[in-house]
Amino acid sequence: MRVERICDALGAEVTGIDLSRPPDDAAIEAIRQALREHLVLVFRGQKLSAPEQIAFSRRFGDLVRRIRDDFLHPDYPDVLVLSNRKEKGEYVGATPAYAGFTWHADLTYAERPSMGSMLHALEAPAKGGDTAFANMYTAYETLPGETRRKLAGLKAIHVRDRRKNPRAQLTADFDRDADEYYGVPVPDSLHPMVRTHPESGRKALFVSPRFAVAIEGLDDEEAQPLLDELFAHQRRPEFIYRHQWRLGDLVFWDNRCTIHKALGGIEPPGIRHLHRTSIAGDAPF
Ligand SMILES: O=C(O)CCC(=O)C(=O)O
Repeated sequence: MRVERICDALGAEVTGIDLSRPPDDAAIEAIRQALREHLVLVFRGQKLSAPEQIAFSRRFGDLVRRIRDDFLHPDYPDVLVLSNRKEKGEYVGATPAYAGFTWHADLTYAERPSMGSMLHALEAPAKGGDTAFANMYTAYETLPGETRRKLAGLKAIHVRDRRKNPRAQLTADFDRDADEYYGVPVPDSLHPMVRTHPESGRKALFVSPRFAVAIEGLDDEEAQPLLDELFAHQRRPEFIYRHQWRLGDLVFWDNRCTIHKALGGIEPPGIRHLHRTSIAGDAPF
């Protein structure tokens, strides 16, 4: 297995391993270590069935499912299908309107957000549909000292419901009943705005415009400009790796120290069909 950095900001390409053949413990440990170092790993040329992707993902922890079962694989509900293919007038998977068009780390509305996620490309368009990943260690480390001091001890409120978040509103291509989709009672979560990565011990900025809507103990007059400052800072180009999907890519990222976003713009008739698995994580501290 070879691991080579692909971008100054974060990310490495991993070659020389076939993930459909269950990796041994030493290979899993090497992958863990590479993820710790590079935050996003791009395995090229893979061909995993849904159960094979589930089995590989489980080597890193239990899997978590989304609150709603829309877009889950019909036979393997641990897999979320992302797709722009339509059958009988309906998308067969989630489009970015449901998963990804606002910067986020996965499932941070939960008390224990996902530790990491995997996306595997079963079909990739010739042009468009890239995913951007940003490094939240560097985002934190490059904040002005005064902002870092202000953030110490503060917690942000994370909510799932887009209708409660003016920065992540429903778009025209959100084609389901929003009251039904977001009406599921899910308690909001409070998370430190700066979290310590449990493995590396490093501090990372832990907010995103998709989920963080307010700050505990601050009124909006103070909280919203601070959130705006952080959201503008965390997506600076020097923190970003832009992944262009190729058939067979499997991308594994660490949700504890990165955020990501679907960039859209798939050029017709391109089809992008991906399988996602999400690995359970710990309560941030
Ligand atoms: O579709 C993409 O590019 C990103 C998907 C996404 O945001 C997710 O799976 O959480």
